[in-house]
Amino acid sequence: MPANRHKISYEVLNRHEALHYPPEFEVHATPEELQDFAASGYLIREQLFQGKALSRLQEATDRLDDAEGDRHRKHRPKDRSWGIILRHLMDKDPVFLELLKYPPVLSVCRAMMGPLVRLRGLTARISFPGAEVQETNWHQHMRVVSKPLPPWFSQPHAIDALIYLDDINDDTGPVCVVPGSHTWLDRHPDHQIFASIEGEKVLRVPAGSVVMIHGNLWHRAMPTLRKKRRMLILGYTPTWLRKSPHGGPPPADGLTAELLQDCDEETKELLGIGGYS
Ligand SMILES: O=C(O)CCC(=O)C(=O)O
Ligand SMILES: [Fe+2]
Repeated sequence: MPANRHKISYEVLNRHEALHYPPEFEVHATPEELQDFAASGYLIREQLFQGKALSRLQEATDRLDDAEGDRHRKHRPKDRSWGIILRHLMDKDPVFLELLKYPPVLSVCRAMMGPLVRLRGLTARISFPGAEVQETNWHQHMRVVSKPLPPWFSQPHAIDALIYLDDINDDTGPVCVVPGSHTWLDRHPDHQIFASIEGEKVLRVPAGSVVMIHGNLWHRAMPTLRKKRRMLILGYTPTWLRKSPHGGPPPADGLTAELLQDCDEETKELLGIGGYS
């Protein structure tokens, strides 16, 4: 086993027979990295995708952009936007479907949230210069925290792997996070704030890098000024949470519906069938 990995075994108590989960699995992280992730809310993996693995994702993203991007380009606001957001990627290209069980991300999700996890979604964000300013406001992905916190509130956890297909720098737009902000359950970022905020960390990483974040972490993407920028968001939650509501229902004839007709229990669980009792 490589030095930066370790094994975890979880027992799920009082479980239903049909439940699938790996009894023991190899986590692609050290125990110290997981502790840091729990405290800071983010974990950086530089150049996780390289060579052919990276170019296949870049090409699949470009194919999807060719197929669907124009529809979005026609309806852009004048002054500012997030760029182009494409959804339900696993339904649209087998290259994306390969990410469903990608161990460097999935094993960390299981180590942090328990063995029973499901896909929340796979989305692409493509931003480019020469148009309206393309950047994101400060935001977080899990928006359903009650204030005040009820005694039995279930905090929604999610991990979103931000997969960068281009170098992330001042030309394409760094990504910023506020370490520790995923634990702030009494506030949310003000709406439509694009400027720096106290405690932010500006991240610049080479193409193929992945930044895993807790879904509640405050983050933003800075403007894409000089070069096109492509990234994917691969998200997981515990099995008993629902998938992302964005983008409406998946295409009825998509690749995941086809896969579900004949697949193993793990695949079913990751795609949201079962996983609780
Ligand atoms: O483009 C990025 O670096 C982050 C994008 C983002 O936060 C989002 O689309 O939710
Ligand atoms: Fe985001």
